[in-house]
Amino acid sequence: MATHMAEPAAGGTTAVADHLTLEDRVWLLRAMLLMRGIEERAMTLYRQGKVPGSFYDGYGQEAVSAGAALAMAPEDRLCILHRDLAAHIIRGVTPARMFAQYLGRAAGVTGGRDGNVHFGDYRLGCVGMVSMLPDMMLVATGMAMAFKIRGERRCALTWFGDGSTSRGDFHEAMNWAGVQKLPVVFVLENNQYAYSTPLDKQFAVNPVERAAAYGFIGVTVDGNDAEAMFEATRAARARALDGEGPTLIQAETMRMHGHAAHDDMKYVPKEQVEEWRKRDPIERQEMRLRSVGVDIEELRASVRAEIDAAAEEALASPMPDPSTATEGVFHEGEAEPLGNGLARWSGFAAPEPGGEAAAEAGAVPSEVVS
Ligand SMILES: Cc1ncc(C[n+]2csc(CCOP(=O)(O)OP(=O)(O)O)c2C)c(N)n1
Repeated sequence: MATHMAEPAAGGTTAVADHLTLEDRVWLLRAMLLMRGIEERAMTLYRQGKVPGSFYDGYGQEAVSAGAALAMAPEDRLCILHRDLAAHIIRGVTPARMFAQYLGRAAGVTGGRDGNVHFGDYRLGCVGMVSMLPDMMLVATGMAMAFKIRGERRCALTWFGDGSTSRGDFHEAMNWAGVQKLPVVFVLENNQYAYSTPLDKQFAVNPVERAAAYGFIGVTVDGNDAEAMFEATRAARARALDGEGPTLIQAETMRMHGHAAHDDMKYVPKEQVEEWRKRDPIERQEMRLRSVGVDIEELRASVRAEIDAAAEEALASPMPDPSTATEGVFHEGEAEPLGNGLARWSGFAAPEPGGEAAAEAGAVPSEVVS
């Protein structure tokens, strides 16, 4: 782990994750390219007035969600935050559904309801985020508590920002997870700013040290390195399944755009942004893969084509029926349990004893677990 905790070396080409096949490493890059491409296109659609509400993106932070999500198994449970689109892609939300979500269409994950990034597909093992930050830490902790009580070998994971660390919910979740040794992974996406608040106005200690205060391991990872993120999360999950409790992973990264589309981030020094631009997570993964013979231009072209087709499909899809606006506000009838997500890491590709991995099925499996 220590080798993954060093300061990011700009443009480093060394592979750090021993557990990934070449195919896995290409998939990591593809997921990051899809995230960036979808968000860039969605931003254009927003400026054209086609995306209702506000617009948030995770430009430059793609490795944090891609690397962590890939390390999670189909039966694990994820609470995905507003800058973590690659995690939705890895769990199995298609680009067309992502665009439909931004455009408020019936085919979107929430069918045109709630904010465009406040969602999670429960059929893929994800719980949609609520706006109150960081309440998903408590939700993930609660799910981990259920796994422990039922004796299930499963893990929950959630992302949250540096701003979240100042809230009481952060401390409550960390404390309970530590006391109970729960199988949960907390990914602190430290992107240097919470809206306009810089880190030195957010905490007086390095927040990773707080894990020790609650009795568990905290590690700091180069959040712009998808393979390092994968490896840290894989190790955290393995510890959780072995009954060793939670891990706090601090992913160091940078919010390269404003808080949302309306924010020109004039409070951020330009040099800081330029310094981080040299550590772009996509360029880093491309450099690694180019050096082992992967045709990056072909990959980029195929991602572009996929995004074009997905945007077209979503733009041609219908708006929700206004007469259904009041449906789904309160729960009615039997609760539908959460399903399993895709998990494309080759380590999960082999069928597990007693159940077929979703990655093999290529779709949401018929066996549904909560
Ligand atoms: C309890 C709470 N207070 C305020 C907000 C409004 N708000 C939304 S995002 C945000 C900044 C969050 O910063 P951080 O946690 O660092 O995540 P980032 O957006 O930088 O990824 C704020 C203040 C909120 N959603 N919830």
